[in-house]
Amino acid sequence: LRMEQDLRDAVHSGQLWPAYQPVVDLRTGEMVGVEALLRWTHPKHGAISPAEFIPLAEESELINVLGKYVLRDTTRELAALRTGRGLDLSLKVNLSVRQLDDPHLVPAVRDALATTGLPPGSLTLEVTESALMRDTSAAAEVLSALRSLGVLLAIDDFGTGYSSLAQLRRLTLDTLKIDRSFITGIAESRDAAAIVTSIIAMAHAVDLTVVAEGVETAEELALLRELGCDQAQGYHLGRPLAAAELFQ
Ligand code: G
Ligand code: G
Ligand code: MN
Ligand code: NA
Repeated sequence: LRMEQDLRDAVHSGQLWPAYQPVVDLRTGEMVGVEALLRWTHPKHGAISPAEFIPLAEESELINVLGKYVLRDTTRELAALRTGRGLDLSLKVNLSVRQLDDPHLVPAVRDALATTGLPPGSLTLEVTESALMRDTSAAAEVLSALRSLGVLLAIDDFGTGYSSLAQLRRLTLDTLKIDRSFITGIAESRDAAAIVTSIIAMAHAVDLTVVAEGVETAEELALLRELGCDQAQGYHLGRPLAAAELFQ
């Protein structure tokens, strides 16, 4: 309870800030985007992991407040990098399943784009596979409204849920992110590599851009390039950092 009140206060007192993890194109080796990963620096307890406070926020409407803050702040930061430094980066923002039920989500995304001037096509919203696969009629409507704004959609943590190819096609997504549990070990295990190979083939068959998450070694990176994976992120390529650190 204490922590929930602290989190409510944190939104309004600048203790929450987005870290950015680079997303790299495997053909060119260039950074083509960044994923925003929220951080909380608590005045007393120091850094608190989003693995702890995001689930807490998801228990209430707080996730919607927090989610809108992330959208506003990150689009502003990325727009400033575009105009200030000529950096044409794609911004990835995570959405919680609960945000898909928030009637203010679509207007908030539209406002963030309009206010900052960030091109809609340079924003990708990431939704986890499990969130996308629950009863989809209401969610599908929101996703389609988001697409109408021109933003892109990604299925996050792919492989941890139970989606079928048919569902993947129906959702009209742009990007599939392979969960990092499937990337760990691909350089050592033929079975692990075979699974990733088939995910990439399946995703490409329905015209999705494939991103590998959690790339931690040069060997994994080389193999993913060989397998035709489009993009990658992970500690080997870059840890999540504050914008000022990442772009200095
Ligand atoms: O950065 P880290 O790997 O510790 O993040 C842990 C989890 O928190 C991940 O599942 C990530 O998707 C989630 N997360 C981080 N930032 C956000 C955010 O802004 N919104 C939502 N909904 N989830 C986030
Ligand atoms: O659920 P989502 O994919 O949005 O979460 C991304 C999470 O993965 C973040 O918490 C981020 O800090 C973490 N992460 C990013 N790269 C790596 C990596 O190479 N290894 C591990 N173990 N975690 C990573
Ligand atoms: Mn993500
Ligand atoms: Na993920």
